[in-house]
Amino acid sequence: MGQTKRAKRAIPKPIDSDPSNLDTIDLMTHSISKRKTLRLVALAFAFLLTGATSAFAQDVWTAAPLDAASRPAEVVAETRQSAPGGIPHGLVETHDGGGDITAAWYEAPTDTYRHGILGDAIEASTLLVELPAGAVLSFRLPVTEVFEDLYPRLADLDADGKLEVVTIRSSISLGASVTVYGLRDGILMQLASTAFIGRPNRWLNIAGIARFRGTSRQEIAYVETPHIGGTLYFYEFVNEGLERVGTLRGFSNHEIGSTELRLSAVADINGNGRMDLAVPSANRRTLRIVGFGPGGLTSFASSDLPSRIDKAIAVEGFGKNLRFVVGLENGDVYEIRR
Ligand SMILES: [Ca+2]
Ligand SMILES: [Ca+2]
Repeated sequence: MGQTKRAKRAIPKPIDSDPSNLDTIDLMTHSISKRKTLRLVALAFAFLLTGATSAFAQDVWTAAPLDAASRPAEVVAETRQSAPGGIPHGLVETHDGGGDITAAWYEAPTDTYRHGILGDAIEASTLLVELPAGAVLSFRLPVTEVFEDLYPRLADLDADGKLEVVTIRSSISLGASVTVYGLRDGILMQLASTAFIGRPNRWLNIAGIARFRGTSRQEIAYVETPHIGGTLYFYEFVNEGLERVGTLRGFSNHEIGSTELRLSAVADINGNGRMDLAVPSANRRTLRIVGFGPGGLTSFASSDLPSRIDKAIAVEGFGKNLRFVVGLENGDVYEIRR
């Protein structure tokens, strides 16, 4: 393993010892050994933080230009309806695969949080959900918080037949969080949340909700601080809480000021029964493909591009023919495949 090799190289050579002063040597050895251990721990920690991408060989996928005119301007056509209720660029998320919620959207615009990374400084105060019989329930945030988001996401995270509503909720003093809502005894309520990032004007964007670990549960993947060197996190909804199950550094799935949140795509690329995630690198000039394998979460393939990805990412084809289509800032459209 690269980790062991790298750590071994970093161990300092033993210092010269003077056999006439064993007590001193023992003390020194002990102290150096402690320092060695600390250094090894620091190296191992740094290694984990960098996502191990420099130490593991990645498959390099090929990128070839396509005819951009044959694609919709946003590469992946947006089929969702505009949300009622005055949130600019807000969309209605629908779910027709069964469950206790059929649609969800945001309403009640507010300008209390002047961050404005989604195209304007108008964010939402209220989450609404529609039930199968047509009733609409709402959840209003306190005045210190907004949904810094354009649409909620509906998914049965824990495979219990009841849908969860996955949102981006920001505190005006502490920045964004991923917050999950759902119905309990007919009431729409908050079920779980990550901690707020910790500072105002720090945002995150959800990258995918899927069976990334191959269990019956679906994990939430998101990029924290996508504009300033983002970290990709995977969280599992378990026991009415969110538990972190994976972390990789060096991603971005949003261009500041854009209303496009879909700079990512989900597919089982290597056929191991676990969904994988394609997300741009921190400078959005590389498409990185990450997923869970026997060794945990890794970034296992990538492809460099001549300009930054700034549009929705499409996934097309199946098996060995599976490919991603990305739109770039310079107007080009590229196909990325093995
Ligand atoms: Ca559920
Ligand atoms: Ca896979």
